[in-house]
Amino acid sequence: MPEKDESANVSGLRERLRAARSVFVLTGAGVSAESGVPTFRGGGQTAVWKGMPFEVISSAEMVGRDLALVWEWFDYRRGVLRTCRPNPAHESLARWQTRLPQFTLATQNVDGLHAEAGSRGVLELHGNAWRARCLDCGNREDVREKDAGVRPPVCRACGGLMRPDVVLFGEMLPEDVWVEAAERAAAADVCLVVGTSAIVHPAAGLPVAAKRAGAFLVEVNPEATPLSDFCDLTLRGAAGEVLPRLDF
Ligand code: BJW
Ligand code: ZN
Repeated sequence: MPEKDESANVSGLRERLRAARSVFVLTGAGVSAESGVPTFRGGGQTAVWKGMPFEVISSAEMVGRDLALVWEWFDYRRGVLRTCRPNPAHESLARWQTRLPQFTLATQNVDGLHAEAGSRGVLELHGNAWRARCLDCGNREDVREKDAGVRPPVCRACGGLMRPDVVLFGEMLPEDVWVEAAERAAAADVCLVVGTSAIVHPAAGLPVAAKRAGAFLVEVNPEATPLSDFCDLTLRGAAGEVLPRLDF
């Protein structure tokens, strides 16, 4: 009787969340899918732009080789993001934060939709597509103010060239953000991993570390991932439908 099992699991998880001291959530592109943000992978597909797989453009190598093309790719992406609003999954996570003594939301997404839904202190592991960073002095600026400007944009502080403030393949994650995420994951009683294919490292290691340190690990995803068999509970479904059912 899968339906009965499923509802027992959901109410059991609600109880766990209500009683938890510390909850850690890792999200990926799937949490924004119902907002209209395309995922990178999933359904057997890989995102392609201008005939190039996204791994080729979203790479450290491409910043060195063709920064203008990297900007074109992110200008295109922000054009899509401009039409997207938070969905019920983002909204549930923002509500949970107000109900728990310790709640950490780490996201691999660069879309800013968690903050737009009201989440505070979001750990953006892969940066934010709405920010630019100077290649010379590290100064950060809001890209919205530079949308109509030259490409690559020029830094207000030093005149250097700027790049999107995101973490591309082959680049290190921001150290302070990473350290905080790793500490919070290791301290969690419950860890939810939502809408990620769980193949990109080091982010994919966070739920593993959480479970090894004693957390109850839950996956929310319509598809199986390499993490599924390791989880204590897998809820197969869309984040925008599953998370509101877990509201506690
Ligand atoms: C739904 C849904 C719905 C659909 N509801 N769900 C160890 C082993 C092997 C390789 C490595 C390793 N350690 C490091 C590496 C290399 C590399 C890596 O991990 N490669 C693997 C892919 C093989 N990692 C790195 O390079 C990282 N840096 C690093 O390790 O630094 C150290 C170093 C430095 C120098 C040299 C060597 C090492 C950096 C990784 C940065 C990733 N950046 C990207 C692009 C960001 C910019 C941009 O936006 O373009 O981040 S890649 C891309 O993947 C993006 C995402 O954040 C990330 C994860 O994807 P995510 O979120 O999981 O999305 P999808 O699309 O993959 O999955 C969507 C899921 O949603 C699916 O499961 C669907 O089923 C589901 N879904 N609808 C819920 N409605
Ligand atoms: Zn600068």
